Amino acid sequence: MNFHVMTLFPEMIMQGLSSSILGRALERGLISLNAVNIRDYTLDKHKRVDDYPYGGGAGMVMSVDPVVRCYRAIFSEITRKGGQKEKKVRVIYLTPQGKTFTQEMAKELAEEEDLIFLCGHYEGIDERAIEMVVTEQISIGDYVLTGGELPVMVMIDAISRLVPGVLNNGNSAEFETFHDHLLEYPQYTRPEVYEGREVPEILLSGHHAKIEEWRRKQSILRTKEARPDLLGRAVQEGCLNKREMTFWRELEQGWE
Ligand code: 9D3
Repeated sequence: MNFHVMTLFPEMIMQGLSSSILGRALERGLISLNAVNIRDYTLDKHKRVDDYPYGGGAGMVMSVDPVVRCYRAIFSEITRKGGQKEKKVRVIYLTPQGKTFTQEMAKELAEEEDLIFLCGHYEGIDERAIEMVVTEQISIGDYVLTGGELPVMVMIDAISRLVPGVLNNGNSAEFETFHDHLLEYPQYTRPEVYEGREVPEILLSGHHAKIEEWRRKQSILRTKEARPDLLGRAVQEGCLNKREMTFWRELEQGWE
């Protein structure tokens, strides 16, 4: 998987993704990261990449030409390497106006050979640049950040771990969204008692079926508490067995 990022802060991207699991994946050549400075593609003598908005209003708008020229340079490089002439490469614009990023999208994007990302700054990008180069617009959630750089790092992290070999454990369960749409159960390791807090007795019992049942109940409880939307989906899609459905109905009725 080759990631290309058009940004005014390429060093932020390179630094943010060079550690830990992704650092190793980069070293092993499982993924590559090409952060390109849009400013390198301006023809303006003062290296300006933004201008005042037509029609007035606050702030500055990123100019169309540096973005288009930057995109064309990256696209040429991809097609040069790949050999093919007719090649579709998805170009993702990170913007609060986009569709919210999901695990489903990460899975789908992980199938691509190359992905190009465009990070915005200022009050946005000239709409013609979006029309000319962008294939889809994505947000990472409903909160306001200062730019698209952290969102692109979030997306690259989520996509990279789905690339074969990046997670060393060949565990395909790792590839699933949330197991059965439920949040994970609590985990414990030694010591058995810490400042008076005991590990739940059931986990020390060796009764594997009972432990599994307890863990599933914990998952259901946590999901009800933090993500009732996910629990609704789990129930709707028949992810709970008969006993678990009974447990869920009891919870819904507010019993203990
Ligand atoms: C929608 C608000 N805009 C009105 C002028 C201003 C604006 C605020 C913040 C424009 C861009 C940004 C910077 N954020 C992103 O570029 C961004 C983002 C985000 O802020 N939250 C979640 N996902 C994303 S993806 C890109």
